[in-house]
Amino acid sequence: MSDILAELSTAVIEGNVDDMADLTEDALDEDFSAQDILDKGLMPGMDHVGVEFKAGNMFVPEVLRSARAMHNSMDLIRPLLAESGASMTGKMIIGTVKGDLHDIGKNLVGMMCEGAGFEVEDIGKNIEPEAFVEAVKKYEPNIIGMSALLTTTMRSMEHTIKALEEAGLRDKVKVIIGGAPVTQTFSDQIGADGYASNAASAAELAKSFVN
Ligand code: B1M
Repeated sequence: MSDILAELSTAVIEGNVDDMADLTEDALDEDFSAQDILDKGLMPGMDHVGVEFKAGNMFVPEVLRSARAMHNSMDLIRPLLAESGASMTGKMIIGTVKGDLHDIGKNLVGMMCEGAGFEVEDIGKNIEPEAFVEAVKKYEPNIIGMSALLTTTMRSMEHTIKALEEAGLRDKVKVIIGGAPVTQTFSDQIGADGYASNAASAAELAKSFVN
């Protein structure tokens, strides 16, 4: 790997928020494409963060800082990626379900999925089933991610899946769910396509659906 792309990877891992813009400009000056910066600099960095987070060697604040670092670079290369028609891994919408205001885990999942190369539309928290349906119509994602932190709001996930069925959209998207009270058994019961217990696993699961 080139020095500058390796430096970008390291800066993501270290959550070096302040240097990302300069490093990204340097890589562009060295004639690396936005796609190279994403595929060979930022994504390997976030992959490493995911592995360390899952292993318990990195913690939420550090992962959030890595994600912010990645964002600072993405802000510069996103328009270039769009111009060049470069391919992202896939498109995903993510939200916390109706009645639920917890969004820290959801944000982390969104950032890790962005780190895995997804174009992520974060539609926010306290999202009604109908709003998920409208977002699917608007963004045409490959994947919907739903987060719930309360036992009382988990049912909204089921209602959202029903609303997708009623709108004739269920076959068009994969639904992945997660959040502290959510389990694989619950995911199977409500007919989701997959469950992940943490942000790194959610990104791996999302990738497995588009590869
Ligand atoms: Co709330 N809260 N809270 N709270 N809160 C909990 C969840 C609770 C367990 C605390 C407790 O009682 N011990 C409890 C829920 C009990 C239950 O239902 N089983 C609780 C309660 C009761 C409440 C209120 C009802 C309190 C009240 O007002 N009486 C209220 C409800 C408000 C509402 O939502 N309508 C409430 C409010 C709040 C705050 C607003 C104050 C704040 C949220 C701020 C925010 O998110 N912007 C808050 C917080 C911070 C918590 C705790 C302390 C921390 C949650 C958190 O952010 N964790 C929490 C107790 C705890 O967990 N220790 C608690 C860090 C985050 C990174 O983890 O979100 O689990 P988590 O995400 C993980 C995984 O779950 C997974 O990946 C993430 C990272 O690896 N994951 C996914 C999450 N979403 C995923 C989606 C996926 C895949 C994986 O695929 C799409």
